[in-house]
Amino acid sequence: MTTTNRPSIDGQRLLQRLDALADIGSTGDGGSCRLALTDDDKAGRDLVVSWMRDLDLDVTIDAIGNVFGTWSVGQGSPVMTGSHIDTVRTGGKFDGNYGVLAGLEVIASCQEQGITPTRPLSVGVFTDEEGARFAPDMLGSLVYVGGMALEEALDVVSIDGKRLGDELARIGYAGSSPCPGPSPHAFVELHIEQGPVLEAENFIFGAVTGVQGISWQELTIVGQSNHAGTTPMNLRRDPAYVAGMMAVYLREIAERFGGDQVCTVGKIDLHPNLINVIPARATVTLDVRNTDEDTLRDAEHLIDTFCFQIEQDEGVSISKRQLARFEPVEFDPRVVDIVERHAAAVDDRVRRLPSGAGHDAQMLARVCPTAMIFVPSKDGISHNPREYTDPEQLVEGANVLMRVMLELTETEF
Ligand code: HGY
Ligand code: MN
Ligand code: MN
Repeated sequence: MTTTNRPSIDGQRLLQRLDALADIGSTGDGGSCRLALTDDDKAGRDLVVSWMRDLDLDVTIDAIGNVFGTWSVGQGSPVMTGSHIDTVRTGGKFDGNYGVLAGLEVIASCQEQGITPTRPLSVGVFTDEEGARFAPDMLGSLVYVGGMALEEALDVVSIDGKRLGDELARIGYAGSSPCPGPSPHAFVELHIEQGPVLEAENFIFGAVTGVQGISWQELTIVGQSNHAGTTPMNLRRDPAYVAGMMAVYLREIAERFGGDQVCTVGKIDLHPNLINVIPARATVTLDVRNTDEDTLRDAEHLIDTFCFQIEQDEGVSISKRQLARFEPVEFDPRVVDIVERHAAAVDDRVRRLPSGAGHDAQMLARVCPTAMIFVPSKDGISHNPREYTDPEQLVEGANVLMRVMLELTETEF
């Protein structure tokens, strides 16, 4: 990587803040657990808001709990960056947090270096990006851009039976700014890749071209609870068997389709979940994704047909709840070009690629020119305490973010 006299951030402060935020909800193994709208999420939010106030930013909180720190300089609508600080239950240190803290670092460094942009700069902390507690994922940014009605979002019930609006009020982040919110001039999100591509192909940066389509379903399979020892196999109507066959079938779909097709059964709940009882009920989540919408639909149709057939064969009933459904998103090529150029100026090992993971940027892309910057994930690991990115790559990624944001303030679309 080439050193430059171009605007740069304070790398040590960024790395220290990543550690400080990771300590909140620490799982003791290098990871964090800050499920959306829990006390740990609140504590993380409070810390980030305190850093916003240290920078004299205008801090606003909207009705779905999205937090924005805006440096109100210049004219017009802001260039926005940001991400999320909620995590999955076995979260790492960087997913989401990196994009939020790098955004604050960009503003802090501009202030310290006497750089005054011609537009405001804003950093967004979007509510419930993970969707792990309250589905769908990217919920806060989806409401922000008008893709989900506020009232519908506030009534979402979590996997632990809480109403989103009640949890938001309980942690003190039911804000007054209206949703949908104002469209930024442009949006750029810095994020770890969370996959193996950049590292495997020896790239340092990703100029992200878009996000693949996502389909989340929850199946409730109802059979006949019975005694594990006395019930002949031919008389069983076993939801656990169906759940297992579903996981196998999803793997078959992914292998048959190949390419970008991914399928995951991440959560299976059995009732009564006891060793000697054939379950009465199984609840199974299906996470199915592809960069191509038609292929994603084909996968969904195959799943529907499989459900219909196994209902007949096993004598169970299957009901389906769609938890999330987002088509693939293409980012604005003008912003992708700017990302690619600034990344290449640091190191020419830059690759264009779509994102396998969902991100808030895929929602902001509905309302303004948007793109993302990736840095590599070691061993492609994420949603795992082992999540890791080389500190120098983290710092250089934030430098690229700074330069992209400053150019976006001067770019008319
Ligand atoms: O599910 C996702 O891709 C993201 O981590 N919310
Ligand atoms: Mn993320
Ligand atoms: Mn994530």
